[in-house]
This record gives sequence, structure tokens and C-alpha cells, in this order.
Amino acid sequence: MSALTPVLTGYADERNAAEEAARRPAPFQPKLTSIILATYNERELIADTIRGIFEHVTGEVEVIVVDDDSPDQTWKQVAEIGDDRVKVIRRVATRGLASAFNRGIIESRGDVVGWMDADMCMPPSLLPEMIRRLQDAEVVVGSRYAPGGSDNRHALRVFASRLINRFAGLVLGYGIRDYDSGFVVLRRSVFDRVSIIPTGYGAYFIEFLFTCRRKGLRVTEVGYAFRDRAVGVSKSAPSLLRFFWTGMGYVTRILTARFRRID
Ligand SMILES: Nc1nc2c(ncn2[C@@H]2O[C@H](COP(=O)(O)OP(=O)(O)OP(=O)(O)O)[C@@H](O)[C@H]2O)c(=O)[nH]1
Ligand SMILES: [Mg+2]
Repeated sequence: MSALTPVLTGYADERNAAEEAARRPAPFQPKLTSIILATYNERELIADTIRGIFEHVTGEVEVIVVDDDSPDQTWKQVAEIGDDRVKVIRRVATRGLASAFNRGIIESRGDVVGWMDADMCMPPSLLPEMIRRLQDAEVVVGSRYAPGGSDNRHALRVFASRLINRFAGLVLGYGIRDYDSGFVVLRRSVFDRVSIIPTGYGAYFIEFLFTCRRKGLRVTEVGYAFRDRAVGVSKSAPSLLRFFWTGMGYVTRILTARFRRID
């Protein structure tokens, strides 16, 4: 073998690598990412959530906060941040998580749209990985039950959540592990095919994911550690009775989703 061989091989390797790179699709890079936060009495945690989003999501970002006239004046707290990338909508005389996210979607301009809770239970640091995964999917869900995921809440809440998800998996299928996650980023084009049905609390999300899959869209889950809220009051489970009613709402919605055909 001549002394030149390694040099020639190196050149061929480089050329192959360059050709390979040219063949690969360009990494998915949104022009504008819109993150929607629905809030009700999140005064203590809203600023940290918004700060976390700007810290972690690169490129152009807008944050849309939809607040239902919180008695603790979360809306005012957001307005006082004074950042023109943050838009606050103060809805009056209406309440609802699903309708709040729907309003945020209507107001959003991004080619990537996402939404999450504003109580730091869902880490903004996961957003870059979720956005990156849009390379190979239309919808990317932050998941407590995918590999790498966990949930540190009270055992009863974890049990109920696992039960709901097991039931959703059984009735609706498609292998989605965290059907009611509520932590998502997606390509705007998804809304050309699927709308959220904006009624009720968090169960709208189950039907939304189910419809996405039914229409052939790719849904990917990324595991994350859900941390129970450090301060503030839970809106879904402030009492055992309310917790039970919320759970019943989820069960009804799963069954409705299975048989409803809107389009
Ligand atoms: N706009 C609006 N936001 C709401 C409403 N209810 C809850 N939220 C927000 O929705 C997100 C989820 O509510 P949480 O109270 O955290 O409910 P949860 O995540 O089921 O329960 P915990 O995390 O245990 O408190 C939070 O950002 C809330 O501020 C509502 O009626 N309107
Ligand atoms: Mg929460």
C-alpha cells in the first residue's frame, strides 16, 4: 500500500460526508415560535415561566398569556414585565382552560405553536428538544410516561392520572402514553386539519391528540420530569370532590372522542 493511501481515503471520506450532509434535510428551524400560557391566579410563577421560555427557546419567540381576570391580578403582573415579545389577553366574565388555549392559538402568529402550564411543573428547558423533534413529526408532546418521564405529585394524583391515561390508551389507541399531557409544540399547519374543541378543562387535549393521529399526523412524545407546583393553588384538584368531577369529565370526554365524528 502506498504512503498516499491514507490521504486519499481521508479525502474520499470527507467528500462522502459532505454529500451525505447535502442529502440530509436542513434542521427544522422555526421562523417564529409562539408559546401560549393559560393563567388563573399564577402571580407567583408566571414571571419564572416566561423567563424560562426566553432563556431556553432560541430564535424569534412570542409568549401569549391568556388570563381569565385572575383575582391575584396575574394579568397586571405580566403587563408590567414590559417586554414587547409578551402579549397578555385579559378575558373577563369567562373561565376555561381549553377556551383560553384556543384564544391563544387564534392570537398566535408562529409557524410553530406550543402551549403549557404556567406553574413551572412543566420545564421550559424541554422546549428546544421538543421543537427539534418537529423535524420528524407534526406534533411533539412533553410526556410524563414516555421513557425519561416521571411525576412527583401525591400518590393519589399519580394513580388517577395513570388510570385515565391507561383508559384513554385502551379506548382510543395509537400508543400515546400521556394523552392528557397539555404540554405540546406543533407545526402551525396542524390547524389546517385539526381544531381543538374548546370546552372544559384539560380533557380537550385527549381528543385533540386522538384526532391528530386519526388524521394521520405524526405525534411524538418526549419524556420529562413533572414537578408538583411549589406555590399557588391547584385549579383541577383544590378538593377531593372537584378532583373527582374533573376525573369524570375526562372519562366522558374519552368516550365522546371515540365516537364523535366532526369531520
Ligand atoms: N385562563 C385560564 N387558565 C387556567 C384556568 N384554570 C387553570 N388555568 C391554568 O392552567 C394551568 C393548569 O392549571 P393547574 O391549576 O396547574 O392545574 P393542574 O396542573 O391540573 O394542577 P396542579 O399543577 O396540581 O396545580 C395553569 O397555568 C393555570 O393557571 C382557567 O379557568 N382559565
Ligand atoms: Mg399545574
